Amino acid sequence: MSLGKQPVSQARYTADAIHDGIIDDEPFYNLDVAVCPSCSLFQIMDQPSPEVMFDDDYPYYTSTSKGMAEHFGRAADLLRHRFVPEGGRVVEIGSNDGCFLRHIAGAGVSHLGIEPASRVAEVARAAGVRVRESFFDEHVADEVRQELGPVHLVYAANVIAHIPDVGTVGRGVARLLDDDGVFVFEVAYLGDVLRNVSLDQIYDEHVFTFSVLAARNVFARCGLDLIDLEPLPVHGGSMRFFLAPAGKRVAAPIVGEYLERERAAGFDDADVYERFRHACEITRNQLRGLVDDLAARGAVVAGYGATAKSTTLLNYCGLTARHIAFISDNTPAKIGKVSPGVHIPIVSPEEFRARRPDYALLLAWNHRAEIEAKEHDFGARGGKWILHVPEVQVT
Ligand code: JHZ
Repeated sequence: MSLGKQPVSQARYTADAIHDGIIDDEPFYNLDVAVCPSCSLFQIMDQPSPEVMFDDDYPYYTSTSKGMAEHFGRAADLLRHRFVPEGGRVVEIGSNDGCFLRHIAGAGVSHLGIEPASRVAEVARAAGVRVRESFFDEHVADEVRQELGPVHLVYAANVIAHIPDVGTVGRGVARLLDDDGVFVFEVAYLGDVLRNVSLDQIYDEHVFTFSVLAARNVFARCGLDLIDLEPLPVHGGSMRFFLAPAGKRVAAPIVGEYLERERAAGFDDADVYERFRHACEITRNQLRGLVDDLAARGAVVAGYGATAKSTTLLNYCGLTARHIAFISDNTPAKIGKVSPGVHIPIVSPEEFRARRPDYALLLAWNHRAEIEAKEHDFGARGGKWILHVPEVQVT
């Protein structure tokens, strides 16, 4: 299926770069999606180069969400107690601003974060985290093993789906792990994406959207067994995958249950994805229809959360600054920029409150509870939220 021509998903340009509605050097690519008939991995077919996406100015800071900061604090405690022995070692791939590793460092555990984007890495260092500034592949894994020794926990949150060569990730992790070590990664789960029609989870950074079936198949080729799973509520429905060197640990019953459930639901069959394509078109027509209607009635519609995923939604639905007056975001690096492709100005939450829009399209719908609590006054004075997941609705 195709979600059309799309720009790089993170906001990078200011309004003065726009000339005749166009930003000259704004990179675009075709967002086409396919499922591999051999391993069932759901993936995008083309992607801007990782060096363009994850450069020094990469503007996503995990800690901007209080809920996510708490989530990673809990994850660090839980995984450390379960898998890291006395004197053990922890490596995180894509350590961002150190949201997870600062808790590992705080417990005095030997650790290393691997992160290519230098500004976010700097924030992690300031919190006491050791960071190697690079992408992760099997060569880096060999160097890290030489430096640290075999690792007991390799952790990766919302990053394994970002690395186009998943084979080099799997082989690298297999070489890095201690015999008793475990690889834990969490990502948006394909089952939730299909069920909720969260088409916006598909964008340049998400090369893959993992099912259990695909994760089992892909990592088995790298010498890693899928041994456990934990469904997570974060990011609109995620899955925590646990893998271990082949033959070292017995898989928990939940692995077989999910494999069975996904086969029964037809995750290895084209029909499921045909239905998803159709559901995406319905979302587009309904959301576009609703916003057109509100605009025709003179209502001011804002967006909330200049998320990477909103880039897919806004460009796929053709929602531009003519429909959405501005987008509120609490990330200093995004305020004053325009959203990619559709060039809607990004403003601070203070400006959002001062301008009193009538409606707000919740682009960060995965942080709904946190945002609705924070913006209680918006609802209290009659403002309405627009949601598109799991279906288009005004609340
Ligand atoms: P959020 C990013 O995706 C990119 P995005 C990446 N590819 C990925 O996989 C996920 O993260 C994990 C703002 N906000 O988390 C902050 C407020 O303004 O949905 C962020 O810009 N007020 C690595 O960008 C955005 O919304 C708030 O109260 O789709 C949230 O982005 C909160 C909570 C957030 O991820």
